[in-house]
Amino acid sequence: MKMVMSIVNHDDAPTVTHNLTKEGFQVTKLATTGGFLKAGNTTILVGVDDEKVETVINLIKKYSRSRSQVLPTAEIGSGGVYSSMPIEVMVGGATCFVLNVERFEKV
Ligand code: 2BA
Repeated sequence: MKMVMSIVNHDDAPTVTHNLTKEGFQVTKLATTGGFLKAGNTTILVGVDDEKVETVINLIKKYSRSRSQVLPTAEIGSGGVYSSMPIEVMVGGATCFVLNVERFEKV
């Protein structure tokens, strides 16, 4: 069994979770914050059998868009990065981690 942990944009999260659920996957959604932009995003957890991992990732890929986001200068000073100009970064589609699950039980 694997745990697919995906960080997606807030705006894409409802569509991603809706379509995963529609396909029969069990989903947990966490409200998270990106360390760089310090903006809210959504982390989606899906526990699945190994052979379903690609299906889950393909669904997440299908419903997650990439976006360009502009940072005002002051927001990035604390991380050691500093610029006097606004910075444009591409965010997403989704950042996915696939983890091995040692044990799974519903008690
Ligand atoms: P944030 O940390 O807010 O990062 C937003 C976007 O800013 C990133 O988009 C990337 O394009 C850029 N970025 C991040 N750190 C940077 C840096 N040190 N220098 C220059 N640009 C940087 P994505 O790569 O699509 O990541 C979207 C969100 O996914 C991230 O939000 C973070 O919450 C999560 N994430 C991405 N990679 C991760 C990782 N290796 N470990 C944990 N979380 C990760």
